[in-house]
Amino acid sequence: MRRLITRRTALLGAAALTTSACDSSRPRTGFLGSMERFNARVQSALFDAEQLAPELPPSENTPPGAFPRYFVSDFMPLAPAGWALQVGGLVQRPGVLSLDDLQRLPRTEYRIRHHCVEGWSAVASWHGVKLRDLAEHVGADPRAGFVEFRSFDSDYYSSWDRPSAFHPQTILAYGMNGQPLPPEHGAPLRLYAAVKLGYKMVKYLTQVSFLPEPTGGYWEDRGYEWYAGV
Ligand SMILES: Nc1nc2c(c(=O)[nH]1)N[C@H]1C(S)=C(S)[C@@H](COP(=O)(O)O)O[C@H]1N2
Ligand SMILES: [Mo]
Repeated sequence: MRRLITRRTALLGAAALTTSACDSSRPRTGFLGSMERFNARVQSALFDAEQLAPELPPSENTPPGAFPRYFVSDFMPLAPAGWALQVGGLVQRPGVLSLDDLQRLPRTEYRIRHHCVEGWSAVASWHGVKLRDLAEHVGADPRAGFVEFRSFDSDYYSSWDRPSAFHPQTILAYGMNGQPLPPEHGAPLRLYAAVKLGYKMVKYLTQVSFLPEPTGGYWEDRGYEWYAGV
């Protein structure tokens, strides 16, 4: 479902970091308020779990440096030494995966358009491992109806409904435009998808948890929509 989004009136300078990631005048409805639950149910019912977003040609790429930058942090988050991804919750084989471990799983690559709630969008090619392949690797339980993603960037986090998380274009990306993921786009690992707005795509991942209940999210806890389908 496409949301009504207003065009940003001014683009930030490429080098500018802002502390406000997604300004909006939306009222704070609170995570899973009654309208929110209704909205999530309607959007879930309309969601097509296997429908692919159109892939774009390289000519559509957003030039490097032309991405507006949105960070919760006012400094560039850098991966701690010895970084590895913790995977847990309702899974048969919880554990810690290094970047090498993740890169040994099947690799997926695609180029699609990203939509920020602020109204800008950007195109790049992304590669990484499908979240559904990771789920299979760790033996995620069918009762895990939700997946939570946590980050080392100022407690940034988000939680997703299972159909969106298991969509074939939802990946844990370790690369962009054929290169390793750069720090500004979430190195060493970030969530990327065709089915959610930008703030759901957690960068600088540290932890993926398969859960029986939804949790909130950094922006979701501040009144942004929880489902946030594109
Ligand atoms: N950890 C973390 N993830 C984050 C954010 C953030 O501030 N911290 N910003 C979100 C927002 S609002 C958007 S639009 C996208 C921007 O991704 P990009 O920098 O690759 O364009 O990252 C999302 N993921
Ligand atoms: Mo955003």
